[in-house]
Amino acid sequence: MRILHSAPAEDGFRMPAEFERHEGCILIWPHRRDSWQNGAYAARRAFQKLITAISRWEKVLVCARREDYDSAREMLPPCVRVVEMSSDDSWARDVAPTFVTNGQEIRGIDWGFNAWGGLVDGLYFPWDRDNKMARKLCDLLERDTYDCRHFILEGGSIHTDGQGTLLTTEECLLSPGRNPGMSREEIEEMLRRTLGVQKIIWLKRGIFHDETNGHVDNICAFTAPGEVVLAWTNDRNDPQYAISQECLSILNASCDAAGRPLTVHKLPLPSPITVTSEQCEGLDSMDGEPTRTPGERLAASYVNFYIANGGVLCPQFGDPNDRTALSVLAECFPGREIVPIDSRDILLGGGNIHCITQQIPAVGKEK
Ligand code: KQY
Repeated sequence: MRILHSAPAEDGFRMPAEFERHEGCILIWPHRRDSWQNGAYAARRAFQKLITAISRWEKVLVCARREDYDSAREMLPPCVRVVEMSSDDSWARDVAPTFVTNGQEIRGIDWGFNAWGGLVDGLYFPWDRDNKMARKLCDLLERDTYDCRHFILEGGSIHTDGQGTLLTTEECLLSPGRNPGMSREEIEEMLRRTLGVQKIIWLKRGIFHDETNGHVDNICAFTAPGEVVLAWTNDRNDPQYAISQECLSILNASCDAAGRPLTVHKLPLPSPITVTSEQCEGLDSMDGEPTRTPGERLAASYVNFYIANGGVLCPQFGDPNDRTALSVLAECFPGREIVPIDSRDILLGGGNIHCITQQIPAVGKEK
């Protein structure tokens, strides 16, 4: 594996859309007892169902810490590859490489990772194992790696259509815990040079109370060129209402890199989901402080789905809108099976299905 210091776009590489064909998918076996209740056992059951479903369509690689290898190997189907790798938590979207391609070759980008805000408002310390995962994964997968560790970025904070357009949020990319020395224009330039995009659409804020500083992957995602889904509520008393309205105005006023106006599909949110006392009792504290409090609102959203080669894995919360979300996604993804996954035990950790997965794009002819 070579470590490259050039710019991917200048080398002819671009980040494909998630709806393009994949070679595989990366996840990290959950283990943090202060993120996941009951020693992460509940989360492991949810990851198991998700991974088994994804493995119907693409290769799955799961990284497990030394002490968790046996658990992952025993709980996952034989077709899933389990490798030992140390990590601080389990958010592959944010700590695995962002892959780019020139049509013949795949390379990885190794961004800096500081647990969503470092010492300003990061969510745990230390994060050094997570920060090393992208490079280790490129080594394991025999992919050359772009060294972008000087720039803090998580995969969940960007979405691309693969045709030159990128979606992100100001709340996250301009937050003081990411790249405070860089202006918005300098950040845009970095995204252009690394991801091969020409047009950046800035939403202002992400989902209400999202502890990632408003990752875009929880509020808005491309489903096809020129088409997005947007997390939506009609409840004017919900603080999310104004946020979704603001996103809609921006999206309606935007064109993509090809000059197309965007079609926005509203994806209703579940009713607010809050942490229960029982869930809190199942969580370890962090530095003597609780990580969750009863009644705290979680950033639940159906937009946090994963697009696999033949299917779309959609979060479910035991809410009446679960079925509506499945039917909206069925319309957006004709030809893919929409697979419901109960993700309440993933949500407790602070993210959802998209946050725990990272696709590896495919190149060349379909096998
Ligand atoms: O949503 C994500 N991409 C990560 C959430 C991390 C939460 C840590 N408790």
